[in-house]
Amino acid sequence: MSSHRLFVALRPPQPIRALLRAAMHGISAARWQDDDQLHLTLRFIGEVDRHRAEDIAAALGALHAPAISARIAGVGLFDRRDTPHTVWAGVEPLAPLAALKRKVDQSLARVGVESETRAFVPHITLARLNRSAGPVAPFLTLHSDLASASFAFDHVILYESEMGHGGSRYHPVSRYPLDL
Ligand code: 3AM
Repeated sequence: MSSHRLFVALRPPQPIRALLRAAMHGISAARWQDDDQLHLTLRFIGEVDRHRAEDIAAALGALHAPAISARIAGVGLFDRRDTPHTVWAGVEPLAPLAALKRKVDQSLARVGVESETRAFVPHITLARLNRSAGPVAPFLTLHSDLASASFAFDHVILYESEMGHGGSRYHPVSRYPLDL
């Protein structure tokens, strides 16, 4: 049976994506994200079969949560095995995003998706790095005050991730409106 690699995310509106895209330079050999890859992950699910994917989509359909007013706030870096790996833009405020994530987690728990333990750091990935990437510190310094006007996250998206040679491509599977 075919397998689907799923995650649940929020999609920033176009002006915010344009702001982020405008910041995407200054690290040599970084793999900057395309416009259609920009998202804030609420929950990574992983590989599931089609029946389970349908259960997950249905469970998310029962989600009731308010839309969120958010803003971009600075940039950061995740390391993997002590090597810079992911450059991201921060998103604030944490409390409503964490509350929405909890609701998503509760919906998924009802269809048997195990809860995850890693800390939730709301972020939008800007670039992936490998060992050939240049220094990151100048980028982090330059954009430490990166900020946007307030914008709305007004729906949650179930995405399918398809891994390819040029990095992962993300396809929206279903959209779930948040309450305005
Ligand atoms: O939203 P970002 O770009 O931070 O790194 C993957 C990406 O994160 C992450 O899920 C998002 C959509 O692919 N991801 C991939 N595998 C993961 C895993 N095993 C994972 N997150 C947690 N656990």
